[in-house]
Amino acid sequence: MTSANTTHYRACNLCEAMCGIEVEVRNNRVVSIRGDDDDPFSRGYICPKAIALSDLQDDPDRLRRPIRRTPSGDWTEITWSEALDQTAEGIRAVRAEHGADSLALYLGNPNVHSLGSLLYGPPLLRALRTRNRFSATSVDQLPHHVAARFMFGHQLLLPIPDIDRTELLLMLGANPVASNGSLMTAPGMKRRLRELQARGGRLIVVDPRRTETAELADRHLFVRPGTDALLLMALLHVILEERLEQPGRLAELATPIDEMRTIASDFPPERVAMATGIEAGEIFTLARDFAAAPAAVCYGRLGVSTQEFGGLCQWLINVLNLVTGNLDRAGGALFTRPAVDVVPAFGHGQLGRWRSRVRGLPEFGGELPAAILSEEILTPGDGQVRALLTVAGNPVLSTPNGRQLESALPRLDFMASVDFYLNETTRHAHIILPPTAPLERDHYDLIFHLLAVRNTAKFSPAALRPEPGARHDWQILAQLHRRLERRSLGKRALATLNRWAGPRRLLDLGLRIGPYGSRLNPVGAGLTLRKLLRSPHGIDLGPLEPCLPDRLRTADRKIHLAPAELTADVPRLDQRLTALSTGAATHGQLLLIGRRDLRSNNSWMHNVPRLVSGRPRCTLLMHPVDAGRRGFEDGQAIALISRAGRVVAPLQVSDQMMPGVVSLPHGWGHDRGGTRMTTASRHPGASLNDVTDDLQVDALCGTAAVNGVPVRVEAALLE
Ligand SMILES: Nc1nc2c(c(=O)[nH]1)N[C@H]1C(S)=C(S)[C@@H](COP(=O)(O)OP(=O)(O)OC[C@H]3O[C@@H](n4cnc5c(=O)[nH]c(N)nc54)[C@H](O)[C@@H]3O)O[C@H]1N2
Ligand SMILES: Nc1nc2c(c(=O)[nH]1)N[C@H]1C(S)=C(S)[C@@H](COP(=O)(O)OP(=O)(O)OC[C@H]3O[C@@H](n4cnc5c(=O)[nH]c(N)nc54)[C@H](O)[C@@H]3O)O[C@H]1N2
Ligand code: SF4
Ligand SMILES: [Mo]
Repeated sequence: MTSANTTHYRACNLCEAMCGIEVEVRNNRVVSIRGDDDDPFSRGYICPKAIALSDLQDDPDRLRRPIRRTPSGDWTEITWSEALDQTAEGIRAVRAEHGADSLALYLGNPNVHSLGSLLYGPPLLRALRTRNRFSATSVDQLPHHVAARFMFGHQLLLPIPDIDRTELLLMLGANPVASNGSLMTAPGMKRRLRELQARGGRLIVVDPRRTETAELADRHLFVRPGTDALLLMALLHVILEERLEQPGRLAELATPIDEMRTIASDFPPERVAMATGIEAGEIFTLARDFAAAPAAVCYGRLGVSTQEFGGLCQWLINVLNLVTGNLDRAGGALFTRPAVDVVPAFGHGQLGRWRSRVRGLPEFGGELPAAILSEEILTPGDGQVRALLTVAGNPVLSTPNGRQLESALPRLDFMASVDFYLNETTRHAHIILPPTAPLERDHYDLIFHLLAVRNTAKFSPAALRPEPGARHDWQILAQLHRRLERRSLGKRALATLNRWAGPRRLLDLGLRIGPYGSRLNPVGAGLTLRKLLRSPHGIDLGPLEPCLPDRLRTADRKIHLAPAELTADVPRLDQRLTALSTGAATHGQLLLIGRRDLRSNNSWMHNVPRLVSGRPRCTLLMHPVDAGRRGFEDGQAIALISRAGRVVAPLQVSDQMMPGVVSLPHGWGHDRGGTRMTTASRHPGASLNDVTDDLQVDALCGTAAVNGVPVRVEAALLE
């Protein structure tokens, strides 16, 4: 029997941009996916990955039912109750023998894009009470949380750049034209940047590569990887030395600026110029322009987070915005007021309540840095990790020294993965529990509405019916939780709650008690889930507005401009500067950085043929001078060698690169065998994280320093 087409409006959940899409469905299959012109936030913009949502849906390699690895290494399908029972049993057995910390958890990026995982993951994590919790946060935005925690009192109080109203956008280590923006949800980035320029504003990009975003910019400055904190210090030096600061009303809201003046006084532009690769005159001009702009905002993302001084960078960016009066003001950086305010639901974020067993790195917010996962598995002794549960993560490709992690995983007594691909990580699991695909489930962006450049709300009901018996992520997590809590009194209550609640009810509750909510008044004027269902294109709740001091969570209700936890790391920066200035740094070595491409999505969308077609994209970018000096030619196979490992990739000679810096995209390396990703394994590329170094972290918060890795290069044969 055939039926008519139905049209479903929803938000794409693949990256942070929350683009509105229009999905045409017939007989429970996707006919087409287009940008939704009526979505007030994205206004029709989509990228090529939105259409790939239907390829993901139809991908024959996508797992639909649980599988278990057999002793011979094959995989066999098992029922859901077998899978859940055996996973719970595997975890319970290891915990019973070796204690709660012997189980490690790794949560990957897609959890943050899943309503169900966000609601049902945390209770399971808490119940498992292991200190060995890991997530993609520590290869990503951890420094933002640490800076926010100590300056504003809560890890989730992240100031968002007001890209639509600013006059000067100073952007460090981000490439939103390719990534579509991060911690700055704003679909249609190119259009927004062009609008900024059309209203007379300027975009200045600081990046060791002339990126797609830098191409649009009014000014691009090459910076030596890992030295942005020095540049930021020097900008502050100029502003504070020349008394250009204009904090306005923020002066009363923050601790005194003088302490910052003292700290920055050690970093005059002349002192940092050689180390950063940016001339002193350039730094003076940039500082004065930034201070003089009617509304300016400094924004720094992945390239200044996942590097040696990520924590200092994110702190100094906030300080720069604050002393120039651009924090909490239109056109600067503001806090959001999302319809479901998740801030109170999360802890403030503590640092260093415990330290990792082997290397002594600090936890933050209950998590240890992902860079130490493999050593915790490989190092014998009390507290050794012997079991692992991964949920929506691919740490073999996404955390530093992936080869070492890969060698560690087979040593585990037990491993299970909640994931719909048999990939480089999940192939080491004993059991894989595959959830439904994105179009088969309800969606609401609990996190990305919190990070958006306008206050918006949008609910997306499932567009497709899952196959009978399929489980959503939240059901897998809740059912696992129930099995693991078998003996506890709370078990029955929990089961009832899960049955009664479900993500929709919890979301409705969150909307009702949120800042625009109708509370419990059934006929009130405020927001409810029902109202969102009646607005399928989403609701615009207006521009970001000043909200300080109300939103602050510090005990004294002040912004802490120079918190001791952060200033304690300044001497390390000073030492680094001294080392760089005396030339004690690398000889003949190049510094390796990563990059993103519009058609990739971290490590997991390369099984979609239309996203990997055309020229190979996993190339090593190198400046012509560096290539010429070594006698390398375009297209030649080059081996990249670091302390951690070696990979081979084809060379692409390009003056996009700063001399002395090379770039390889992240998320490739699908040639490992034992996976079930037919298309990806035909376009394998090389994994950047086979050469990044697990020992290279930001000492302040443990974030992996995957940018700025010293490497040697030599001619090779393509392997
Ligand atoms: N060198 C270097 N390393 C990096 C980066 C870099 O720039 N350079 N970037 C870092 C960043 S920013 C991030 S966020 C991390 C990402 O690191 P990870 O989160 O570890 O890796 P992903 O590639 O996002 O893999 C996501 C996994 O989730 C599965 N998946 C997708 N959707 C769902 C779902 O709805 N439910 C479930 N259960 N599974 C799902 C996919 O099949 C895949 O296995 O990588 C980091 N690593
Ligand atoms: N198409 C696509 N979109 C994505 C993703 C994807 O994989 N593909 N991933 C999503 C995820 S999980 C995230 S977190 C976001 C990330 O979004 P972005 O933060 O925009 O990340 P990147 O595009 O990796 O940009 C990082 C930039 O930092 C530069 N860089 C490297 N080292 C340094 C340094 O030391 N200093 C400076 N100043 N710059 C440096 C790099 O050259 C690069 O241009 O993108 C999201 N969107
Ligand atoms: S930019 Fe692309 S992947 Fe990101 S939300 Fe929009 S359509 Fe989806
Ligand atoms: Mo990320």
